[in-house]
Amino acid sequence: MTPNAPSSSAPSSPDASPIKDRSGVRVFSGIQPSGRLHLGNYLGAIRRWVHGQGATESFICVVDLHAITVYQDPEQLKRQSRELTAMLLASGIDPDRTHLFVQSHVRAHAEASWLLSCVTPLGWLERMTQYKDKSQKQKSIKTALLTYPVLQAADILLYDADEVPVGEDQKQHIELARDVAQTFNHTYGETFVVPQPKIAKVGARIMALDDPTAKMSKSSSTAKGHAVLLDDDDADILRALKRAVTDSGRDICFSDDPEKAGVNNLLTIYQLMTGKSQEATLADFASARGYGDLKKAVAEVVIEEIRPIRERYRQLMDDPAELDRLLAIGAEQARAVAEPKLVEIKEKMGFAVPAALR
Ligand code: ATP
Ligand code: LTN
Repeated sequence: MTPNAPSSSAPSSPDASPIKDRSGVRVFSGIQPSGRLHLGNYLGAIRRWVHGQGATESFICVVDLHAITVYQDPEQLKRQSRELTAMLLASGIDPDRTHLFVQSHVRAHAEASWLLSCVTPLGWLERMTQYKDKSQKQKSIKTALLTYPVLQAADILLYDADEVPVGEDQKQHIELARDVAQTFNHTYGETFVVPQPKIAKVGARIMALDDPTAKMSKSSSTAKGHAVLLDDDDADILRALKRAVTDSGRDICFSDDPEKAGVNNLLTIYQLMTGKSQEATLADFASARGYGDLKKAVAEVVIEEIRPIRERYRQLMDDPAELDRLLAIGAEQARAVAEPKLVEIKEKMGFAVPAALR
């Protein structure tokens, strides 16, 4: 097996297949252990990471350092990082083909974030829409909420990632990572690959079921009727979709009209789950008697896809030692890339890096 190639058997030891060479496209993405995963996370990000495995070299990171930019109960954070890992594996992330690891297990992320903050103008961070939204909801705004995108740039640039598959809400952060890479390259010489955001044409912004004008979001996902959660049972999924807010009409169509946002969202979920075209999706509802039929059909396809994920998730959560073993392997593989890159950054900036760290 070449260091980057997928293998068919489970990695057996933490130092298995460290990545030294690179060939082909490299993908990096991250997800916060900030709550239970929802259908938007799955369709906008996770399922796309799963489908991309093997064709590209993939790094998927549980970004716990990002999660603490808003307060997380310490016991809960520990539990949530494991739960998220189990959910990613249950959804099809294959540790033989993806380097799956926890951000805080690779110290280079925090150190690179500091170094990159020294080339990032404050004004760029103050303009970020996520910062403006999230800071409005906090009584006391922590510095890290503002510098969050610099850590995200460090995540991506440490791996020289070519592509970053994310939902629409992350586009601005990836553009900032590109600007940081270009500024650093201009100031200190060619160092970083300038990454491309990869945003799906359909499903990049799955809307909340209780308010189809707002994005489905983990931080609101405990509100009843807001989302379908990946660990929901069949009855919960059916209930959430039956209650989904729609308009007072009867027309089942794809539309940009804000009035039709609820129906548009349900059709989009159905289209993604079935893999059908827009035309074939609409044909399935040509003889529907109303939104009740649409909601029932969407629930059926969602339940079919979520059920095996939920079952695998429960099995994986029964074996925390195995989850920790896989994460130790992932972190070792990530360090093999991130640590030499950090040395390169420091040398470019003029640090006297001790020989032992080179
Ligand atoms: P939070 O509410 O805590 O900010 P979140 O639900 O936005 O969480 P993240 O961990 O920030 O979830 O995002 C993980 C990935 O899921 C990102 O690539 C993000 O763009 C994507 N994503 C999140 N919400 C949606 C959504 N509603 N539709 C499509 N993609 C989404
Ligand atoms: N900010 C992202 C999570 C994230 C990320 C990353 C995504 C942290 N580091 C690097 C892509 C690449 C979010 O909230 N979804």
